[in-house]
Amino acid sequence: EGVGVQEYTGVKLQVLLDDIKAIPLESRDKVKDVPVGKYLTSPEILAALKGKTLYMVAATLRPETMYGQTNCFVGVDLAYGIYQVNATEAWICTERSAKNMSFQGLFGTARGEITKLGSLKGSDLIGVPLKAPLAQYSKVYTLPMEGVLATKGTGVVTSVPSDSPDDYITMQDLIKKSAYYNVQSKWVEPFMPPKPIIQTPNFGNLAAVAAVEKLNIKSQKDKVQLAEAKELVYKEGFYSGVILVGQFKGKPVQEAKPLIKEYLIAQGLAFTYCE
Ligand code: A2H
Repeated sequence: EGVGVQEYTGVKLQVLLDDIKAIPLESRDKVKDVPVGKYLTSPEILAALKGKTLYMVAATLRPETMYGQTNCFVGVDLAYGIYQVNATEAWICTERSAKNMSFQGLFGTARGEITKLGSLKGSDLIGVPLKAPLAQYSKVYTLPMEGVLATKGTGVVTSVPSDSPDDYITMQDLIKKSAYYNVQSKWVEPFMPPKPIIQTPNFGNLAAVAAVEKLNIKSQKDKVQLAEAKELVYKEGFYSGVILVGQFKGKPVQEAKPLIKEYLIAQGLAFTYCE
């Protein structure tokens, strides 16, 4: 890219802090021996968050796919912060994106200023339950992804395995190597399979799954084929796809895309973010 501006939709996934707190530290699932949500439910962070709803904010190019969210991805070694947005909200994202958001007037601070309430690593977020807007699952979990770039978007990627080959293959890798990745089975398939959300003429209603199978992609390491799958699925979905669920069911993707984005923004669950 290099030139030009990329317009993303920032999507707010609510951190279910009360759900985490309800389980005593000693009986929580563990990630590398650390209880899930330990950092977020520490007394200092809970005090800093008092009266605020905490969200993880993901940057997506495909807001029309939010009906198919099954989980959220972070980079385990990436640095994230908790940033105060206003009196009632705090967001988790990279510092770089928080500064950009502040410059874009998304925070209640002077432009370019940020108020950081905490610092954490992606590994502190693994297993954390979220409420993802429009998702058909009432709760989705935060999982590790190797390719998450600190230099793009918010460093948080919401996962739609039905329509994103990257998301689908990452989920397959996590299932195969769950011990290595410290992933609990209840966070992934078969409990959270991809959901059909867009019908396409050539790739059926789980276009990413069909493309991964057609191109015989075996893991996240098959970069060339994954790039091709991404292109194929994107074109098929955008130009010939029809939405299968929700309030814009039956509409072509091209028509539904801006409507779904506006709907999320009107609900206070999304915003426009550029970089
Ligand atoms: B997309 P572009 Cl259904 N590192 O959202 C790696 N990938 C990132 C990222 C980061 N820091 N931030 C965002 N992304 C992902 C949905 C989707 C996406 C679908 C299909 C394709 C697709 C659900 N995941 O992206 O380099 C996000 O995933 C295909 C490229 O700016 C975001 O949109 O073009 C997209 O990559 C932005 O990538």
